[in-house]
Amino acid sequence: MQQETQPIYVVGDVHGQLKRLEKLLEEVHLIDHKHHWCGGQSTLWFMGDFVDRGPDGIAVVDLVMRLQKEATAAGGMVASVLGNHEMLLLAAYRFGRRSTGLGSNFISRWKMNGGNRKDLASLTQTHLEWLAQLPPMAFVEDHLLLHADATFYIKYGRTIDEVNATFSKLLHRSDALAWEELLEEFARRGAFYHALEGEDIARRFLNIFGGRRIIHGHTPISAVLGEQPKKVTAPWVYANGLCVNVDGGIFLGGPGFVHRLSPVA
Ligand SMILES: [Mn+2]
Repeated sequence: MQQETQPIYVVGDVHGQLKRLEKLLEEVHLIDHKHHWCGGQSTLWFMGDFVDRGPDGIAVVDLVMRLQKEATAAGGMVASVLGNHEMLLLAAYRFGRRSTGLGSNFISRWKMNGGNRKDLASLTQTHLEWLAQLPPMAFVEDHLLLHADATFYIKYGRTIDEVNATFSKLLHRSDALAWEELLEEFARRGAFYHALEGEDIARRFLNIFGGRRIIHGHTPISAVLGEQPKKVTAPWVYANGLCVNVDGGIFLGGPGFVHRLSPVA
């Protein structure tokens, strides 16, 4: 009842930048100076890609897991969708140097994508379980949240629940080929940018899964717009308002931002 008027925030790809994340959350008063949740009944959604490319991936996961408990205790909520880098790390852990059948192996693939040895070494059973239960898709107040600006999700189900269940099954099984295929698809991007068809693809995607808007990360805004990462301080709305990119490109040196999804200021 009261819940509906509570603010909802979204944070894009953190990629191991713990200090940056702490600063951003402090600035919007979701955490205090000792980094404890002070957001009350607010909701905070992450867009995945906590790990790789940066120094403290698992420390970021630890912070988010702790904030999730603290927020829940306060009547709030912290949640995240699954990013491809969570899957890359899980695959490196689960399959190691097993061949991917494409002349490579899971460790090499993860390293090529910015894998940080420290992250792999500090993984505990609790991390593994937590990461593997992240849903690839979420519906949040008329917004469809997903990590990647890609349409492959459709292959895994025709509803959010179906897609999430299919991913969950796959993430709890050791079918290397299925993981490999999903990792390939999860690396795709840009499905909704296309000047002529982007808007149409976004609309059809929303028609299938529901929602008024797609919120995603995965592709740094600076890379799409050809801007300096440092200058990106707000989400990029495109495809005639159907899509919102919230990847501030923190790993490229961007300051990042916390996007208030609702109520709209
Ligand atoms: Mn990504």
